[in-house]
Amino acid sequence: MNYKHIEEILTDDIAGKVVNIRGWIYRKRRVGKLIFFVLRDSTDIVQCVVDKKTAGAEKFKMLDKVGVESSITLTGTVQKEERAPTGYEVHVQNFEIVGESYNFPIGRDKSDEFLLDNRHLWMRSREMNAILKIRSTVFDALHEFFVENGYYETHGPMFVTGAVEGGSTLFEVPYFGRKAYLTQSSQFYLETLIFSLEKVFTIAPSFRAEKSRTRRHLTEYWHAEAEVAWYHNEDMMRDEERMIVHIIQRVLKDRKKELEMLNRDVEFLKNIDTPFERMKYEKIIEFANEHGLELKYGDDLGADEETFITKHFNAPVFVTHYPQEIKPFYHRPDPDNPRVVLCHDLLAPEGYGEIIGGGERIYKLEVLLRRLEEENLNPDDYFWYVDLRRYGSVPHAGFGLGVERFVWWLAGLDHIKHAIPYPRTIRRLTP
Ligand code: NSS
Repeated sequence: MNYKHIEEILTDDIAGKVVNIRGWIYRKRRVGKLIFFVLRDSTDIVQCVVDKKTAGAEKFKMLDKVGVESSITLTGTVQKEERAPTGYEVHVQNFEIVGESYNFPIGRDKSDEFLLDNRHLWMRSREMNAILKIRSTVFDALHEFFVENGYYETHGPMFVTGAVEGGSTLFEVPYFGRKAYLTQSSQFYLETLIFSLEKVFTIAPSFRAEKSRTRRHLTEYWHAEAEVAWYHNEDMMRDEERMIVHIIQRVLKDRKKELEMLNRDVEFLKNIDTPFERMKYEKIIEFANEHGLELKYGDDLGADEETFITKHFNAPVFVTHYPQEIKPFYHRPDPDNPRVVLCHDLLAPEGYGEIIGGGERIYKLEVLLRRLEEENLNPDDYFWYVDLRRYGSVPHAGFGLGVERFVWWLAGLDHIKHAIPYPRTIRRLTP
């Protein structure tokens, strides 16, 4: 049997024709000798109508009895019907219930917690369906961008022995009598790989034992990271802004319907273009103070500060030249002002905040050894990272994009946990 997807039958060309479709019953009601139900599949929804005479009394009764989310295959004629939710209606000639469903636990007005407890079922909602499609297109567009721009895909290990982004958010795991950690970032491994491939990227999970409960922190998230030999901070930012615009354009092209379903302001996204504004950290502190947020030089920008600041932005902004003390040891100090490092964070507008962290790495051996010492880190723990500066070191830069952070902003979601199928946070480990 040749089945069509619902999306394909919602056209005037198909109206009047007989089709086979299949999916799940999304809504259902009986009106005398007619049963109206809305069928959903991965692509869309369509209203279907079954009359008792055509179906036969027994099958009609069976259909009347089963609940929403029963799976069904059917054959019917498509008709234009303006009153139906997607403008067409299928007059069912024959159907088979494949998997019955009774008392599906998710109804209207369930709390966020309830929906998270039942996320394995909530995944079927129209809302999750739209988010999952946007997310899928983001991964696709990321790959597309990297490959088109000469990056090789590669992978680092997830079990590691040291911190990249500071020790406080490391997850420790027992490892055959030794101590291992789940990686916070694949950056250091990517740095080793540029000595072979020059331009590399990876899209992999990263883990952070984040104790903070914010709208933007997960303990496990997908991290799109890149590293490039011979690049300086500015070169890296130029690729990043092109990458962000490329993904936005792809999502606008392929996922406009989904963005609209989520009530995302599509016009706002359309206007985002390169180049993004660059602002030094120092200026951001001034900007915050001018807008009534008291910050002093040296303060880190946390979730609340970024929310406040980026509510005043209408496009992403790169913040560069952070003070060395508030950034990890590997950032290259600015030769013109060694108090600051050649790094950048990309802040998404509308109150969303940081979606990318990146910058230029220290490439001189003596500078790296000094910085490790200043941070009380043991060079032996980083012997292979240090080695890179011993054998033909080159200037290089890289970045990490938090994919859920990006999807969170792009889709205009209220919490990052909606941007991943199964969120992991300080409190949530199931389903
Ligand atoms: O800590 S970062 O700012 N930077 C790094 O990990 C670098 N080692 C990346 C690199 O240069 N290769 O994290 C990068 C991004 C950050 O901008 C966020 O978008 C995201 O990773 N991120 C997170 N997303 C979700 N949840 C949590 N907890 C989280 N932490 C960082």
